Amino acid sequence: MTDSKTTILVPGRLHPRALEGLKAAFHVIQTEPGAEMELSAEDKAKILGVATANRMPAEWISQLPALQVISNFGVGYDGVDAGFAAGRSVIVTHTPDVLNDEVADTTIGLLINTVRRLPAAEAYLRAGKWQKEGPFALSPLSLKNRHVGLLGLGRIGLEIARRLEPFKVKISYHTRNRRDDVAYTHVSSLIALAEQVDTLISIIPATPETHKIINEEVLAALGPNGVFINVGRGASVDEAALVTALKTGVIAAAGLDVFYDEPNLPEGLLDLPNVSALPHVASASVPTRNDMADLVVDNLIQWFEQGKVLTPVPESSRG
Ligand code: A2R
Repeated sequence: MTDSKTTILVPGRLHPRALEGLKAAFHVIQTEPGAEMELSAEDKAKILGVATANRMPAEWISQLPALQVISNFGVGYDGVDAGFAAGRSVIVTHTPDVLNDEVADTTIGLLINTVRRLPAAEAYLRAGKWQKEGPFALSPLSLKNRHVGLLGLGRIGLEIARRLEPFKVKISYHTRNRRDDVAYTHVSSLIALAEQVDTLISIIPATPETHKIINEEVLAALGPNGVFINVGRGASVDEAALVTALKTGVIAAAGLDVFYDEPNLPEGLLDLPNVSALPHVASASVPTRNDMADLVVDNLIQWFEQGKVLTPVPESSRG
């Protein structure tokens, strides 16, 4: 049985079901957002595990001398310093796979919303304009005959690609390593991918290497019929370049679920008619978030009961 005295820190907010599961198995200390590490030295010394929604910088990790494991809510763990944690033999876990289908479904919805302007059409109807002004304007774009390039073809990217197949679009991708288990065309650089396709979907993690890689040059290569969809991380995009490209017709449209400085959006973005934007909801259904919450808890229980975790991040895979 899990030692009921094992103390887990929840720094800030966490999904209620994860919190409930943790409280059933552990002694939980939850701190307030903005005061995440405001706890006594005595409490800090007792903390063996952390459950977080993607925030555990090195400065926080280094304040917890007995810390063994950090369980992250979300597949992306860019807010957790996993390299620093590994250096202190602290294992980091995340929630891969359980959200693949939800994120892929949302991506297809966002893509169609973007090319067919469905949210704007619905807003038009709801505002009573159909009766007053007649039919909504034809969408300048269509998904028909598009060539989609996936930046990232991992767990989620592959599910997006599979869902795109029945839409009869052409599919290519760029990753650092070619996959030998798919028939999609691998393109060896992002810029070459952007040149070849007219629709670019980003589903890569935020890392130093991917920081602002979708830049002015890539958007220019995507071209005036180009559609950019981002369901990975906002940090991959130079948002100033994106807004300029959307304003000046360098690309045709963008569909965005993630942003560089959430919840803040770049100035003027929402005024653009060729943008479809969502508040980072790709995995945000009750069933999928419940599955993620359970995995956050199960990783900690497994660690403290069996000395193993279920889903370590690559930096911790020795765990
Ligand atoms: O490069 P590879 O062969 O490791 O392929 C991975 C690709 N990727 C990159 N592609 C190009 N340039 C890079 N610098 C680069 N870094 C990574 O991203 C792989 O195809 C994909 C990541 O796949 P997974 O690790 O399976 O992640 P998953 O579960 O698909 O989630 C992707 C991201 C999360 O990290 C969150 O930020 C967001 O979606 O929810």
